[in-house]
Amino acid sequence: MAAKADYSIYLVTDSTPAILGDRDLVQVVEEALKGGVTFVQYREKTSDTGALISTGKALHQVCQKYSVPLVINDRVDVALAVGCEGVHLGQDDMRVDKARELLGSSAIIGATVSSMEEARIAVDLGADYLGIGTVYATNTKKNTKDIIGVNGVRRINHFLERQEDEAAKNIKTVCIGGINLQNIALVKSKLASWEFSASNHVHWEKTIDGVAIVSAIAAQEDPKAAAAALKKAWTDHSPFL
Ligand code: TZP
Ligand code: MG
Repeated sequence: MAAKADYSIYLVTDSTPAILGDRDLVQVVEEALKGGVTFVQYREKTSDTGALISTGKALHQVCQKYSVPLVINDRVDVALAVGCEGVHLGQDDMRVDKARELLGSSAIIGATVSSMEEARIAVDLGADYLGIGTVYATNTKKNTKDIIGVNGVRRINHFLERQEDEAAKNIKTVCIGGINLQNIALVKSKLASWEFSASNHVHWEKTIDGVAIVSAIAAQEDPKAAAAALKKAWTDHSPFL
């Protein structure tokens, strides 16, 4: 089983000019780490394996300085070469069980899911966490096929909670797509629902463990301040307030 990770403020990188401008990716990520990002995914849609490995190594070094896990999007081979904590796999990437064979039991393996069926399969194949989305339409990834909204994420969370096995009940979940400082508290409150039992005990339903964010951190002039503000909004928010 992969080591415990804090998924709460999960940064996904993007080096396109719209997000990064002319800034250096590693420096932007370091600023975000200073602001309190708890998890980093290196997401780069290039086939230049050498560049992926060298930037991946630089990112891993900086993440290690802040004791934050780094996973690589799509590419298990790059994760192995970098020696980082794991991978994040979409529906069209390598299967989770195959990645597990290659990376070992201590690796962190995440899977993107947009439906209950995909969530069930990813759990069965041994994913450590699920990236559920897309929540809101976003300019960062225009070709997303499934905009499921907060209610779609909620349905998947409820489905997981109702499963009989601990693997499904306990799997970590983050949601992704269009999350920012304006909507983070709303997203958390809609996904952290509860009910009172007959004996007046609060019964918490399965909640989301974090939010995965690109532009609301990495495209901001001050990624450190942006990450810190998001973290504060996430941490301070209580559905009872
Ligand atoms: N997958 C679904 S939406 C998305 C990815 C990688 C991009 C999210 O970017 P942003 O800027 O946080 O909306
Ligand atoms: Mg992918």
